[in-house]
Amino acid sequence: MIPESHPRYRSLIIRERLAASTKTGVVSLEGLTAHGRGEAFDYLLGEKTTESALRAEKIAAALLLVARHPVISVNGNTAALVAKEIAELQVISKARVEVNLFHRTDERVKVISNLLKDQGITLVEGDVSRYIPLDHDRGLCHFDGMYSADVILVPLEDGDRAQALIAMGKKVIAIDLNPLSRTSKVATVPIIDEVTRAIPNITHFCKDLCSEEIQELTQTINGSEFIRDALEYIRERLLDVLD
Ligand code: PTJ
Repeated sequence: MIPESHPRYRSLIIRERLAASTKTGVVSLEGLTAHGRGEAFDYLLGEKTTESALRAEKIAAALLLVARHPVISVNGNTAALVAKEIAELQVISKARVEVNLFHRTDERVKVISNLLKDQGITLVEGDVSRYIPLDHDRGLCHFDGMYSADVILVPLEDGDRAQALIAMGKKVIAIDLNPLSRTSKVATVPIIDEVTRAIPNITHFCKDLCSEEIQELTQTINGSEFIRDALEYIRERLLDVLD
């Protein structure tokens, strides 16, 4: 039992939820180590959404709203942490939601799909093919899901697929706490923020943006500015740490 008064309460609750989700097969054991890497970067970022990440989340919302065929890709960690929040984002953005796993088994696809459907999410289901040219199973996707998408939101992605999606001409919105990852570097919009903070922020902007703002936000997007901002933010925090 983690007391609410614990200074690291939120972080410990998230860990607890992920650990419990390995028992149901939603999260892979590798997913726990991936989360640990994310936590380390979140620590460096002060465990809060920076101004720059908030702007990236605003642009992400605008991109989803102007998209012809927006898709949200969901893996095990994302399903365990933000299934309910993805359901809310689907309603407001009209995005399709597709399960896409690195450690893919039919059983995991089934339990994750059921978890998402229980939260009211409508999933793209049916046959998958290796439409994304990758040797691993992240290459498997649905024709009327990711293959046909123009904008794809990919929380906790691996760099290979983000790069392949960009090469296929898609706009990629990544959520990844690591500003140095290949995913962050190649994404159209790298959101360098924790997924449980990022998704509700995107939903909030989807509700709030007016058409002039959407137009302005999607005209020219410079992804590398968000990486530079995050690294600069971390650098300043590290310089201040002993003061
Ligand atoms: O469920 P599966 O089989 O699809 O597997 C999911 C994982 C996450 C294990 C898989 O996609 C993977 O191995 O991912 P990577 O290559 O480790 O990349 C995950 C990235 O997400 C890392 O750069 C982490 O820093 C980042 N990350 C981890 N937890 C969070 C996060 N970013 C935002 N919020 C988090 N909670």
